[in-house]
Amino acid sequence: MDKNYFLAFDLGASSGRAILGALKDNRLELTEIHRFKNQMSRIHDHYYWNIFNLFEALKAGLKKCVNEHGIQPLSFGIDTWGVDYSLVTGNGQLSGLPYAYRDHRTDNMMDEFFRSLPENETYKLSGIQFLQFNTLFQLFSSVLNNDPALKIAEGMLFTPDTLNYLFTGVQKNEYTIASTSQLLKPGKAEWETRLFKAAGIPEKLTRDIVEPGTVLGLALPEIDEQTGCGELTCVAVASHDTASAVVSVPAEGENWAFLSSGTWSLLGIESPVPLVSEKTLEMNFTNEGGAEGTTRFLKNIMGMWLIQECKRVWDDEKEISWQEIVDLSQLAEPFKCFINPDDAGFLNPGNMPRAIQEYCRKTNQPVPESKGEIARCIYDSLVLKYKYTIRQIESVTGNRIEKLHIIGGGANNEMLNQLTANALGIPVVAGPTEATAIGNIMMQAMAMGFVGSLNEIREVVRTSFDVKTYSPSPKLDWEKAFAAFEELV
Ligand code: LRH
Repeated sequence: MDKNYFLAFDLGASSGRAILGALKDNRLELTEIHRFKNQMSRIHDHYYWNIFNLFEALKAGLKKCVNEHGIQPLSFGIDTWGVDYSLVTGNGQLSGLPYAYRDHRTDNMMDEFFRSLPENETYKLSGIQFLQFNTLFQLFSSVLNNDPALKIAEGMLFTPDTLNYLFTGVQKNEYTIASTSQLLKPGKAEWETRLFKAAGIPEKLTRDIVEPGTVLGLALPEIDEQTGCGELTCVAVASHDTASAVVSVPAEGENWAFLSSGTWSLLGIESPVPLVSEKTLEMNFTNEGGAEGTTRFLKNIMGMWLIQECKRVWDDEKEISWQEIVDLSQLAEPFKCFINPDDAGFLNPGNMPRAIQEYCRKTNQPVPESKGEIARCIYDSLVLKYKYTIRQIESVTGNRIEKLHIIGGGANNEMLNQLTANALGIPVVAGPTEATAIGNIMMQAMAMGFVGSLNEIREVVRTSFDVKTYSPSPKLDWEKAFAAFEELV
Protein backbone atom coordinates (compact mmCIF):
# COMPACT_ATOMS: atom_id res chain seq x y z
CA MET A 1 0.00 0.00 0.00
CA ASP A 2 1.22 3.51 -0.76
CA LYS A 3 1.71 6.09 1.91
CA ASN A 4 -1.22 8.36 2.72
CA TYR A 5 -0.43 11.87 3.87
CA PHE A 6 -2.27 14.02 6.42
CA LEU A 7 -1.27 17.48 7.62
CA ALA A 8 -1.75 18.45 11.26
CA PHE A 9 -1.68 22.03 12.43
CA ASP A 10 -1.05 22.05 16.16
CA LEU A 11 -1.23 25.47 17.78
CA GLY A 12 -0.09 26.18 21.30
CA ALA A 13 0.01 29.35 23.34
CA SER A 14 3.71 29.88 22.56
CA SER A 15 4.25 28.16 19.21
CA GLY A 16 2.51 26.49 16.32
CA ARG A 17 3.59 23.68 14.05
CA ALA A 18 2.63 22.00 10.80
CA ILE A 19 3.38 18.30 11.01
CA LEU A 20 3.01 15.89 8.14
CA GLY A 21 1.91 12.36 8.91
CA ALA A 22 2.63 9.51 6.50
CA LEU A 23 0.57 6.40 7.20
CA LYS A 24 1.48 3.11 5.60
CA ASP A 25 0.57 -0.40 6.71
CA ASN A 26 -0.64 0.96 10.05
CA ARG A 27 2.65 2.66 10.82
CA LEU A 28 2.83 6.40 11.18
CA GLU A 29 5.84 8.60 10.45
CA LEU A 30 6.00 12.29 11.27
CA THR A 31 7.86 15.14 9.61
CA GLU A 32 7.86 18.64 11.03
CA ILE A 33 7.25 20.97 8.09
CA HIS A 34 6.93 24.35 9.71
CA ARG A 35 7.24 25.90 13.15
CA PHE A 36 6.35 29.44 14.11
CA LYS A 37 6.07 31.56 17.20
CA ASN A 38 2.74 32.42 18.75
CA GLN A 39 2.24 34.98 21.46
CA MET A 40 -0.44 37.12 22.93
CA SER A 41 -0.49 40.71 21.69
CA ARG A 42 -0.74 43.19 24.52
CA ILE A 43 -2.73 46.20 23.37
CA HIS A 44 -3.86 48.91 25.81
CA ASP A 45 -3.48 46.42 28.61
CA HIS A 46 -5.63 43.75 27.05
CA TYR A 47 -4.34 40.49 25.62
CA TYR A 48 -5.36 39.19 22.17
CA TRP A 49 -4.44 36.49 19.68
CA ASN A 50 -3.47 37.64 16.24
CA ILE A 51 -5.72 35.15 14.46
CA PHE A 52 -4.94 36.52 11.00
CA ASN A 53 -1.19 36.00 11.53
CA LEU A 54 -1.93 32.46 12.64
CA PHE A 55 -3.95 31.85 9.48
CA GLU A 56 -1.06 33.15 7.37
CA ALA A 57 1.38 30.91 9.25
CA LEU A 58 -0.79 27.85 8.57
CA LYS A 59 -0.97 28.69 4.89
CA ALA A 60 2.82 29.10 4.86
CA GLY A 61 3.07 25.60 6.35
CA LEU A 62 0.76 24.17 3.73
CA LYS A 63 2.73 25.88 0.97
CA LYS A 64 6.00 24.44 2.30
CA CYS A 65 4.42 20.99 2.41
CA VAL A 66 3.56 21.26 -1.30
CA ASN A 67 6.64 23.12 -2.57
CA GLU A 68 9.50 21.89 -0.38
CA HIS A 69 8.30 18.36 0.38
CA GLY A 70 6.40 17.79 -2.85
CA ILE A 71 3.32 16.47 -0.98
CA GLN A 72 -0.32 17.38 -1.49
CA PRO A 73 -1.88 15.86 1.63
CA LEU A 74 -5.29 14.19 1.51
CA SER A 75 -6.56 16.30 4.36
CA PHE A 76 -5.64 18.70 7.13
CA GLY A 77 -6.84 19.20 10.69
CA ILE A 78 -6.35 21.94 13.27
CA ASP A 79 -6.10 21.68 17.04
CA THR A 80 -5.48 24.47 19.54
CA TRP A 81 -5.70 25.37 23.22
CA GLY A 82 -9.20 25.56 24.67
CA VAL A 83 -11.79 28.19 25.61
CA ASP A 84 -10.90 31.09 23.27
CA TYR A 85 -13.16 32.12 20.42
CA SER A 86 -13.72 34.66 17.68
CA LEU A 87 -16.98 36.47 17.09
CA VAL A 88 -18.37 36.53 13.57
CA THR A 89 -20.66 39.21 12.15
CA GLY A 90 -23.68 38.66 9.91
CA ASN A 91 -21.63 39.19 6.76
CA GLY A 92 -19.13 36.52 7.79
CA GLN A 93 -16.31 38.78 8.99
CA LEU A 94 -14.51 38.33 12.26
CA SER A 95 -15.39 41.15 14.62
CA GLY A 96 -11.87 42.11 15.65
CA LEU A 97 -9.12 40.09 17.28
CA PRO A 98 -10.12 37.37 19.73
CA TYR A 99 -9.22 37.91 23.37
CA ALA A 100 -6.57 35.64 24.87
CA TYR A 101 -7.72 33.70 27.91
CA ARG A 102 -5.08 35.20 30.19
CA ASP A 103 -6.59 38.65 29.68
CA HIS A 104 -7.53 40.16 33.01
CA ARG A 105 -11.07 41.12 31.98
CA THR A 106 -12.34 37.91 33.60
CA ASP A 107 -10.81 38.62 37.02
CA ASN A 108 -13.68 38.33 39.55
CA MET A 109 -16.16 37.36 36.81
CA MET A 110 -16.94 33.98 38.33
CA ASP A 111 -18.19 35.54 41.56
CA GLU A 112 -20.27 38.04 39.58
CA PHE A 113 -21.78 35.19 37.58
CA PHE A 114 -22.61 33.13 40.66
CA ARG A 115 -25.01 35.91 41.64
CA SER A 116 -27.16 34.86 38.65
CA LEU A 117 -26.58 31.13 38.97
CA PRO A 118 -24.96 29.56 42.03
CA GLU A 119 -21.72 27.67 41.73
CA ASN A 120 -23.18 24.23 42.40
CA GLU A 121 -25.96 24.74 39.83
CA THR A 122 -23.45 25.89 37.22
CA TYR A 123 -21.30 22.85 37.89
CA LYS A 124 -24.24 20.45 37.75
CA LEU A 125 -25.29 21.88 34.38
CA SER A 126 -21.83 21.80 32.80
CA GLY A 127 -19.56 19.40 34.73
CA ILE A 128 -16.65 21.73 33.97
CA GLN A 129 -13.85 22.86 36.29
CA PHE A 130 -14.15 26.48 37.35
CA LEU A 131 -11.45 28.50 35.68
CA GLN A 132 -12.01 32.21 35.36
CA PHE A 133 -11.12 32.13 31.67
CA ASN A 134 -13.73 29.58 30.56
CA THR A 135 -15.69 30.87 27.56
CA LEU A 136 -18.77 31.23 29.76
CA PHE A 137 -17.02 33.84 31.93
CA GLN A 138 -15.28 35.52 28.99
CA LEU A 139 -18.62 36.07 27.26
CA PHE A 140 -20.25 37.07 30.53
CA SER A 141 -17.60 39.74 30.95
CA SER A 142 -18.39 41.03 27.43
CA VAL A 143 -22.08 41.14 28.33
CA LEU A 144 -21.42 43.08 31.54
CA ASN A 145 -19.07 45.50 29.80
CA ASN A 146 -21.40 46.11 26.86
CA ASP A 147 -18.70 44.99 24.47
CA PRO A 148 -19.63 46.44 21.06
CA ALA A 149 -18.03 43.43 19.31
CA LEU A 150 -20.58 41.20 21.02
CA LYS A 151 -23.42 43.48 19.94
CA ILE A 152 -22.65 43.01 16.25
CA ALA A 153 -21.84 39.30 16.55
CA GLU A 154 -24.02 36.67 14.93
CA GLY A 155 -21.77 33.71 15.59
CA MET A 156 -19.03 32.38 17.85
CA LEU A 157 -16.29 30.09 16.60
CA PHE A 158 -13.66 28.57 18.88
CA THR A 159 -10.05 29.02 17.73
CA PRO A 160 -9.82 25.83 15.62
CA ASP A 161 -13.36 26.41 14.32
CA THR A 162 -12.31 29.93 13.31
CA LEU A 163 -9.29 28.73 11.36
CA ASN A 164 -11.31 25.93 9.75
CA TYR A 165 -13.80 28.61 8.72
CA LEU A 166 -11.10 30.82 7.20
CA PHE A 167 -9.88 27.84 5.17
CA THR A 168 -13.27 26.49 4.07
CA GLY A 169 -16.02 29.04 4.62
CA VAL A 170 -17.83 26.47 6.81
CA GLN A 171 -18.96 27.59 10.28
CA LYS A 172 -19.31 24.73 12.77
CA ASN A 173 -18.44 24.17 16.43
CA GLU A 174 -16.45 21.01 16.99
CA TYR A 175 -17.51 19.06 20.07
CA THR A 176 -14.25 18.64 22.03
CA ILE A 177 -13.29 22.31 21.82
CA ALA A 178 -16.88 23.41 22.53
CA SER A 179 -16.80 21.29 25.69
CA THR A 180 -14.09 23.55 27.16
CA SER A 181 -16.51 26.50 27.05
CA GLN A 182 -18.57 25.48 30.09
CA LEU A 183 -21.62 26.01 27.91
CA LEU A 184 -22.40 22.37 27.05
CA LYS A 185 -24.24 19.73 29.05
CA PRO A 186 -21.85 17.26 30.70
CA GLY A 187 -20.75 14.56 28.26
CA LYS A 188 -23.17 15.76 25.56
CA ALA A 189 -22.81 17.63 22.30
CA GLU A 190 -25.67 19.91 23.35
CA TRP A 191 -25.66 23.54 24.42
CA GLU A 192 -27.05 24.20 27.90
CA THR A 193 -29.47 27.06 27.32
CA ARG A 194 -29.82 27.80 31.05
CA LEU A 195 -26.17 28.84 31.14
CA PHE A 196 -26.65 31.17 28.16
CA LYS A 197 -29.69 32.71 29.85
CA ALA A 198 -27.99 33.16 33.23
CA ALA A 199 -25.06 34.95 31.57
CA GLY A 200 -27.18 36.93 29.09
CA ILE A 201 -25.27 35.42 26.15
CA PRO A 202 -27.30 35.43 22.92
CA GLU A 203 -28.03 31.84 21.86
CA LYS A 204 -27.84 32.82 18.20
CA LEU A 205 -24.04 32.74 18.60
CA THR A 206 -23.98 28.93 18.61
CA ARG A 207 -23.39 26.85 15.51
CA ASP A 208 -24.15 23.18 14.88
CA ILE A 209 -21.87 20.95 16.88
CA VAL A 210 -19.95 18.34 14.89
CA GLU A 211 -18.28 15.24 16.33
CA PRO A 212 -14.49 14.91 16.09
CA GLY A 213 -13.58 13.12 12.88
CA THR A 214 -16.16 14.95 10.75
CA VAL A 215 -15.27 16.01 7.22
CA LEU A 216 -16.06 19.73 7.13
CA GLY A 217 -15.55 20.32 3.42
CA LEU A 218 -12.84 21.37 1.02
CA ALA A 219 -10.35 24.19 1.37
CA LEU A 220 -11.53 27.15 -0.73
CA PRO A 221 -10.14 27.63 -4.26
CA GLU A 222 -8.29 30.73 -3.01
CA ILE A 223 -6.28 28.48 -0.67
CA ASP A 224 -5.24 26.35 -3.64
CA GLU A 225 -4.28 29.53 -5.52
CA GLN A 226 -2.03 30.64 -2.66
CA THR A 227 -0.50 27.30 -1.74
CA GLY A 228 -0.91 24.86 -4.64
CA CYS A 229 -2.56 22.36 -2.29
CA GLY A 230 -5.06 21.11 -4.89
CA GLU A 231 -8.27 19.52 -3.66
CA LEU A 232 -7.78 19.40 0.09
CA THR A 233 -10.24 18.03 2.64
CA CYS A 234 -10.65 19.77 5.97
CA VAL A 235 -11.39 17.45 8.87
CA ALA A 236 -12.71 18.70 12.19
CA VAL A 237 -10.37 16.60 14.35
CA ALA A 238 -10.56 16.36 18.15
CA SER A 239 -9.69 20.01 17.89
CA HIS A 240 -9.02 20.71 21.56
CA ASP A 241 -5.30 19.97 21.90
CA THR A 242 -5.79 17.93 25.07
CA ALA A 243 -8.43 15.82 23.31
CA SER A 244 -6.06 15.15 20.41
CA ALA A 245 -3.23 14.30 22.81
CA VAL A 246 -5.31 11.80 24.74
CA VAL A 247 -6.44 10.12 21.50
CA SER A 248 -2.84 8.98 21.10
CA VAL A 249 -2.04 7.74 24.61
CA PRO A 250 -0.37 4.38 23.90
CA ALA A 251 -2.24 2.72 26.75
CA GLU A 252 -3.74 -0.74 26.98
CA GLY A 253 -6.03 -2.17 29.61
CA GLU A 254 -7.34 -0.21 32.56
CA ASN A 255 -6.27 1.73 35.64
CA TRP A 256 -4.01 4.18 33.83
CA ALA A 257 -4.04 7.93 34.02
CA PHE A 258 -2.63 10.45 31.58
CA LEU A 259 -0.68 13.63 32.08
CA SER A 260 -0.70 15.84 29.00
CA SER A 261 2.28 17.98 29.81
CA GLY A 262 2.92 21.31 28.14
CA THR A 263 2.12 24.89 29.05
CA TRP A 264 -0.62 23.24 31.14
CA SER A 265 -0.45 19.94 32.99
CA LEU A 266 -3.69 18.13 32.29
CA LEU A 267 -3.90 15.16 34.60
CA GLY A 268 -6.81 12.74 34.51
CA ILE A 269 -8.45 9.58 33.29
CA GLU A 270 -10.56 8.62 30.32
CA SER A 271 -14.05 7.74 31.46
CA PRO A 272 -17.03 6.36 29.53
CA VAL A 273 -19.31 8.78 31.40
CA PRO A 274 -18.95 12.21 32.99
CA LEU A 275 -18.31 12.15 36.74
CA VAL A 276 -20.30 15.01 38.25
CA SER A 277 -21.06 15.03 41.97
CA GLU A 278 -20.77 17.12 45.12
CA LYS A 279 -17.35 15.63 45.57
CA THR A 280 -16.05 16.42 42.06
CA LEU A 281 -17.41 19.94 42.48
CA GLU A 282 -15.57 20.31 45.74
CA MET A 283 -12.38 19.04 44.09
CA ASN A 284 -13.12 21.26 41.07
CA PHE A 285 -12.55 18.58 38.43
CA THR A 286 -13.56 18.89 34.81
CA ASN A 287 -15.36 16.62 32.36
CA GLU A 288 -14.18 17.51 28.86
CA GLY A 289 -15.52 15.89 25.73
CA GLY A 290 -13.34 13.36 23.95
CA ALA A 291 -13.32 11.25 20.82
CA GLU A 292 -15.76 8.36 20.47
CA GLY A 293 -18.03 9.69 23.20
CA THR A 294 -15.39 9.43 25.94
CA THR A 295 -15.01 11.97 28.71
CA ARG A 296 -11.72 13.27 30.08
CA PHE A 297 -12.14 13.54 33.82
CA LEU A 298 -9.20 15.73 34.68
CA LYS A 299 -7.67 18.62 36.49
CA ASN A 300 -6.05 21.63 34.81
CA ILE A 301 -2.80 22.21 36.67
CA MET A 302 -0.75 25.32 35.94
CA GLY A 303 2.06 23.21 34.39
CA MET A 304 5.20 24.31 32.53
CA TRP A 305 3.85 27.85 32.27
CA LEU A 306 5.39 28.47 35.68
CA ILE A 307 8.87 27.64 34.48
CA GLN A 308 8.37 29.06 30.95
CA GLU A 309 7.51 32.40 32.49
CA CYS A 310 10.55 32.27 34.79
CA LYS A 311 12.73 31.53 31.78
CA ARG A 312 11.23 34.47 29.90
CA VAL A 313 12.16 36.82 32.75
CA TRP A 314 15.62 35.27 33.23
CA ASP A 315 16.30 35.40 29.48
CA ASP A 316 15.85 39.16 29.63
CA GLU A 317 18.96 39.37 31.83
CA LYS A 318 20.99 36.64 30.16
CA GLU A 319 19.77 33.76 28.07
CA ILE A 320 19.51 30.46 29.91
CA SER A 321 18.79 27.04 28.37
CA TRP A 322 16.19 24.54 29.58
CA GLN A 323 18.95 22.11 30.45
CA GLU A 324 20.74 24.73 32.56
CA ILE A 325 17.52 25.35 34.47
CA VAL A 326 17.10 21.62 35.13
CA ASP A 327 20.78 21.29 36.16
CA LEU A 328 20.59 24.26 38.54
CA SER A 329 17.40 22.89 40.08
CA GLN A 330 19.12 19.61 40.83
CA LEU A 331 21.85 21.40 42.75
CA ALA A 332 19.28 23.19 44.91
CA GLU A 333 17.98 21.83 48.19
CA PRO A 334 14.78 19.80 47.67
CA PHE A 335 11.53 20.48 49.54
CA LYS A 336 12.76 23.83 50.88
CA CYS A 337 9.50 25.57 50.00
CA PHE A 338 6.36 24.82 48.00
CA ILE A 339 3.79 26.73 46.02
CA ASN A 340 0.28 25.77 45.08
CA PRO A 341 0.84 25.83 41.30
CA ASP A 342 -2.81 26.73 40.78
CA ASP A 343 -2.87 29.85 42.89
CA ALA A 344 -4.67 32.54 40.85
CA GLY A 345 -1.66 34.83 41.28
CA PHE A 346 0.34 32.64 38.89
CA LEU A 347 -2.10 32.92 35.98
CA ASN A 348 -0.41 35.94 34.42
CA PRO A 349 1.68 37.80 36.98
CA GLY A 350 4.12 39.45 34.56
CA ASN A 351 7.15 38.54 36.68
CA MET A 352 6.86 34.88 37.68
CA PRO A 353 10.04 34.53 39.79
CA ARG A 354 8.91 37.47 41.87
CA ALA A 355 5.37 36.06 42.20
CA ILE A 356 6.81 32.79 43.49
CA GLN A 357 9.02 34.55 46.01
CA GLU A 358 6.10 36.64 47.13
CA TYR A 359 3.95 33.52 47.59
CA CYS A 360 6.60 31.86 49.77
CA ARG A 361 7.00 35.00 51.84
CA LYS A 362 3.23 35.28 52.34
CA THR A 363 2.98 31.65 53.41
CA ASN A 364 5.86 32.00 55.90
CA GLN A 365 8.23 29.70 54.07
CA PRO A 366 11.89 30.18 53.20
CA VAL A 367 12.05 32.42 50.13
CA PRO A 368 13.84 30.85 47.13
CA GLU A 369 16.49 33.27 45.89
CA SER A 370 18.53 31.69 43.11
CA LYS A 371 17.27 30.42 39.75
CA GLY A 372 17.98 26.85 40.86
CA GLU A 373 16.01 27.29 44.08
CA ILE A 374 13.04 28.80 42.28
CA ALA A 375 13.07 26.04 39.62
CA ARG A 376 13.36 23.35 42.29
CA CYS A 377 10.40 24.85 44.14
CA ILE A 378 8.35 24.72 40.93
CA TYR A 379 9.32 21.14 40.02
CA ASP A 380 8.76 19.79 43.55
CA SER A 381 5.42 21.56 43.81
CA LEU A 382 4.23 20.35 40.42
CA VAL A 383 5.10 16.75 41.19
CA LEU A 384 3.38 16.96 44.56
CA LYS A 385 0.33 18.45 42.90
CA TYR A 386 0.30 15.45 40.54
CA LYS A 387 0.36 13.14 43.57
CA TYR A 388 -2.43 15.11 45.21
CA THR A 389 -4.53 14.95 42.04
CA ILE A 390 -4.02 11.22 41.48
CA ARG A 391 -5.21 10.62 45.05
CA GLN A 392 -8.30 12.71 44.36
CA ILE A 393 -9.09 10.72 41.23
CA GLU A 394 -8.69 7.46 43.12
CA SER A 395 -11.02 8.71 45.82
CA VAL A 396 -13.73 9.37 43.21
CA THR A 397 -13.47 6.12 41.24
CA GLY A 398 -12.40 3.79 44.05
CA ASN A 399 -9.73 2.34 41.71
CA ARG A 400 -6.00 2.54 42.19
CA ILE A 401 -4.09 4.17 39.35
CA GLU A 402 -1.35 1.74 38.39
CA LYS A 403 0.44 3.61 35.63
CA LEU A 404 0.83 7.21 34.49
CA HIS A 405 1.30 8.04 30.80
CA ILE A 406 3.03 11.38 30.28
CA ILE A 407 2.51 12.73 26.77
CA GLY A 408 3.39 16.02 25.11
CA GLY A 409 6.50 18.19 25.15
CA GLY A 410 6.85 18.00 28.94
CA ALA A 411 7.62 14.28 28.60
CA ASN A 412 11.07 15.35 27.34
CA ASN A 413 12.01 16.43 30.85
CA GLU A 414 13.66 13.23 32.12
CA MET A 415 14.36 14.64 35.55
CA LEU A 416 10.71 15.55 36.05
CA ASN A 417 9.52 12.15 34.75
CA GLN A 418 11.71 10.41 37.33
CA LEU A 419 10.64 12.73 40.15
CA THR A 420 7.02 12.01 39.20
CA ALA A 421 7.54 8.24 39.32
CA ASN A 422 9.31 8.59 42.68
CA ALA A 423 6.62 10.77 44.22
CA LEU A 424 3.70 8.70 42.89
CA GLY A 425 5.30 5.33 43.55
CA ILE A 426 4.04 3.93 40.22
CA PRO A 427 5.67 3.51 36.79
CA VAL A 428 5.61 6.51 34.52
CA VAL A 429 5.57 5.90 30.77
CA ALA A 430 6.85 8.93 28.86
CA GLY A 431 5.92 9.57 25.24
CA PRO A 432 5.08 10.17 22.59
CA THR A 433 6.05 13.81 22.90
CA GLU A 434 4.20 14.56 19.68
CA ALA A 435 0.96 13.14 21.06
CA THR A 436 -1.21 16.06 20.01
CA ALA A 437 -0.11 16.08 16.38
CA ILE A 438 -0.42 12.29 16.27
CA GLY A 439 -3.97 12.41 17.64
CA ASN A 440 -4.81 15.12 15.13
CA ILE A 441 -3.42 13.08 12.22
CA MET A 442 -5.05 9.83 13.32
CA MET A 443 -8.49 11.44 13.61
CA GLN A 444 -8.04 12.60 10.03
CA ALA A 445 -7.09 9.05 9.06
CA MET A 446 -10.23 7.82 10.79
CA ALA A 447 -12.43 10.39 9.03
CA MET A 448 -10.92 9.35 5.69
CA GLY A 449 -11.57 5.65 6.41
CA PHE A 450 -8.02 4.37 7.10
CA VAL A 451 -8.59 3.32 10.73
CA GLY A 452 -11.81 2.32 12.42
CA SER A 453 -11.67 3.14 16.13
CA LEU A 454 -9.86 4.74 19.03
CA ASN A 455 -8.43 1.32 19.93
CA GLU A 456 -7.04 0.90 16.43
CA ILE A 457 -5.52 4.38 16.64
CA ARG A 458 -3.73 3.47 19.88
CA GLU A 459 -2.46 0.29 18.29
CA VAL A 460 -0.91 2.36 15.49
CA VAL A 461 0.67 4.67 18.08
CA ARG A 462 2.12 1.72 20.01
CA THR A 463 3.71 0.21 16.92
CA SER A 464 4.99 3.50 15.52
CA PHE A 465 6.52 5.35 18.50
CA ASP A 466 8.96 4.49 21.27
CA VAL A 467 8.18 5.29 24.87
CA LYS A 468 10.40 5.25 27.95
CA THR A 469 9.37 3.80 31.30
CA TYR A 470 10.54 5.29 34.60
CA SER A 471 10.27 3.01 37.63
CA PRO A 472 9.93 4.60 41.05
CA SER A 473 13.18 4.74 43.02
CA PRO A 474 12.57 7.32 45.72
CA LYS A 475 15.67 8.60 47.47
CA LEU A 476 13.82 11.36 49.31
CA ASP A 477 10.98 11.29 51.80
CA TRP A 478 8.12 12.15 49.45
CA GLU A 479 5.43 11.28 52.01
CA LYS A 480 6.79 13.88 54.43
CA ALA A 481 7.00 16.45 51.66
CA PHE A 482 3.47 15.56 50.60
CA ALA A 483 2.15 16.16 54.10
CA ALA A 484 3.68 19.65 54.10
CA PHE A 485 2.32 20.32 50.63
CA GLU A 486 -1.17 19.12 51.54
CA GLU A 487 -1.16 21.45 54.49
CA LEU A 488 -0.38 24.34 52.15
CA VAL A 489 -3.02 23.65 49.49
C1 LRH B 1 -3.96 23.37 26.98
C2 LRH B 1 -5.35 23.88 27.07
C3 LRH B 1 -6.03 23.42 28.34
C4 LRH B 1 -6.90 24.58 28.59
C5 LRH B 1 -6.12 25.72 28.19
C6 LRH B 1 -6.76 27.04 28.03
O1 LRH B 1 -3.32 23.85 25.87
O2 LRH B 1 -6.09 23.49 25.97
O3 LRH B 1 -6.75 22.25 28.21
O4 LRH B 1 -7.82 24.56 29.50
O5 LRH B 1 -5.33 25.29 27.13
